[in-house]
Amino acid sequence: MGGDALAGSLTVTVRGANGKPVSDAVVTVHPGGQPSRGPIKFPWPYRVQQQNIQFSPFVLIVPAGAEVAFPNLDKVRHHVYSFSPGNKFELKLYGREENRIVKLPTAGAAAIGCNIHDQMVGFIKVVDTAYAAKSDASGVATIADAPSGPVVVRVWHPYLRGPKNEKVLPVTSLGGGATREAVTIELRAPAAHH
Ligand SMILES: [Cu+2]
Repeated sequence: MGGDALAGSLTVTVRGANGKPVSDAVVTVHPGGQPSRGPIKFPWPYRVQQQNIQFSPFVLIVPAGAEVAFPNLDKVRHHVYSFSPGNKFELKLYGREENRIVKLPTAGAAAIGCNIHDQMVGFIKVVDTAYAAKSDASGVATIADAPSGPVVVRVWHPYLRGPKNEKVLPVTSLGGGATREAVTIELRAPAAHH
C-alpha cells in the first residue's frame, strides 16, 4: 500500500478454547508499547444505536476523546448509562429518533447498559492507539497499516478471562509485509446484567 516499506498488515485470528472463532474481539498494536501521539481517527462511525432493544454494534472501538452518538431507532424510550471509571455518563430517558452525544475521554473499556431494559448490554473500547481492529464473525481482525518494529499486541474481549479482559500476544515485533497471528482466548460466561 502506497509503497511504504515500513508499514505492513497484521491479521489476527481469534478463537475460543473450544476452537470456534470469536467475534467482537479488539486487537490493538502499540508501537514500542507506547500510546499514539497526535489525533487518532478510525474510518467507522462513532455510533451506538439502539434498535430492537439492543445496542448495535455490540462492541465499538473509538479513540480516547471521541464524541460518540447514541441514536434511538426504537419506538420505546431508552436510558443509557456507563458506570465505567473514566467514562461515566448517563443519558436520561429519550425517545425514537432522538440522538445524544457523549465524549469518552479515557482509554479503557466502557460497559454500557440501559436503565429500562436489563438485557441491553454493549461495550465501547476506548483506545489510545491508531492501530486497532475488531474481529468479524470468522474471528479475523485486520490492521491494514500496522507499523514495523517493536510492538505490543493485545487482544481484548468483554468476556475474556484475564486481567482487564485482555491478553498480550507473544509477537513482539513486526516486519513489513503481511503478518499473520492466531490467538486462543478463554471466555467466561457473560455476567448477568444487574
Ligand atoms: Cu432501553
